[in-house]
Amino acid sequence: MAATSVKSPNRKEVPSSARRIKPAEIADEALDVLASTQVIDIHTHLYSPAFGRIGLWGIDELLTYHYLEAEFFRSSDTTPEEYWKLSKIERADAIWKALFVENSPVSESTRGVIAVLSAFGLPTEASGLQEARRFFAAQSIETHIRKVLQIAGISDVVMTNDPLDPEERAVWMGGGQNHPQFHAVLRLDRILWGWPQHWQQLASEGYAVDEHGSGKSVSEVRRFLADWHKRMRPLYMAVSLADTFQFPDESVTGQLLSEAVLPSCRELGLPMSLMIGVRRQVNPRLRLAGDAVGKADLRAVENLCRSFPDNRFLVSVLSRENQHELAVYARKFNNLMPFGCWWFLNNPSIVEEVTRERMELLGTSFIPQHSDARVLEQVIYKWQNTRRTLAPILANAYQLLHADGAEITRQKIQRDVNRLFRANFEKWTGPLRA
Ligand code: FIX
Ligand code: ZN
Repeated sequence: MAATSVKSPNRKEVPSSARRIKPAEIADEALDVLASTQVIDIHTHLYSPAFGRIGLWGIDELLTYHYLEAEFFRSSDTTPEEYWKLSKIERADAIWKALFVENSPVSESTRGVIAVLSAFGLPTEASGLQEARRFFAAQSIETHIRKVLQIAGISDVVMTNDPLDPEERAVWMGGGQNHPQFHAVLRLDRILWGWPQHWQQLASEGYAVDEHGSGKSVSEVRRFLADWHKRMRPLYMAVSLADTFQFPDESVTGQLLSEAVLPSCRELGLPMSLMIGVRRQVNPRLRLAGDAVGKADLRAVENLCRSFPDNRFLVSVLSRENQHELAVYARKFNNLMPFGCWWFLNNPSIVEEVTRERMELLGTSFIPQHSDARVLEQVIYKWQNTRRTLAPILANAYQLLHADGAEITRQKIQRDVNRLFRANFEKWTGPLRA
């Protein structure tokens, strides 16, 4: 049982967490604090049980994750057209054979599946998936979610909720969800850049909008946002934007963002999340796996943060080349919160580079990571990798601090890790835990 207090030289009781730790102890303390601190996963594509089959979990979903589909087409002669004709089980079997049996699963995403199987004591060298399928089929989703979040060290999962997705809309119109560990986000892609394809859906729901976003469109979009805020109680509003995004500009996107969405965020007290840098469908044959990355012009972020000082922006950018610039902008605007090593950046080599430069420029005033998980059990490996990659980065920061003359205690490490993975987010959304 660890001592809870130690005698200081002047005999005063000092809680052990306030005890000065030696440089040689720093790495273990950092690792232990990260391992024992539950995180808020601020951006995922997971769903609570109320959403039924929209929520993905189990071995066949893990293997047909679009990250793995992209890797599959590099290690198999199967064409995308042939692949899409297969059933989900046939696709999973094909991916398992090509990426796990015929080749070593050394990529971030393939190794992640191994970590999940291992976490449940399932075979990682099997030629087939029968045993894994039997295991997952035997789980009840409510219990399984509790176990997965406990293994992953997550207290809260923030979802991505699209009010214009017909399947998801039906759940919200039928009463929505109230799982204490799942929180909604109002995702606005179909409004902000999908307006030409989706404005009629709003009109059909009784909002007096038109193709050009003119007339009463702005006030009606604000009414739409207020209605969905009441229904979803979202923690923030969000949009994913292409690498070509510019602001200000004459587009409907720019108009609706500045005249409808950002004023509604201010009125409702919500942050706005901007995820910038996707080059959509560079290879449509791969479907969801067909998106790529492009360097964005972050003067759009500069203009937004400066023009809307009362809005709070959560920003994640997809290009490695934009990361240093984003961290510098965060030094200029305290209404800008950089978050995560998104998508193609969520690999240890890049997470290390990005997190170190953020800490050197921003201290602990940023949010290091989110999982972007689409399949429930992915959070197990995504957060195991985040903790594994961040521990030495934190340890190095404290060792440098100690070498330069500061005292290091577990209490300070715990305060900093809480800020990185909880308080920075809750400062903008309000406390998530009662
Ligand atoms: O826009 C987004 O939320 C992206 O994260 C997704 O579109 C993307 O497919 C993804 O899941 C990346 O991790
Ligand atoms: Zn995402």
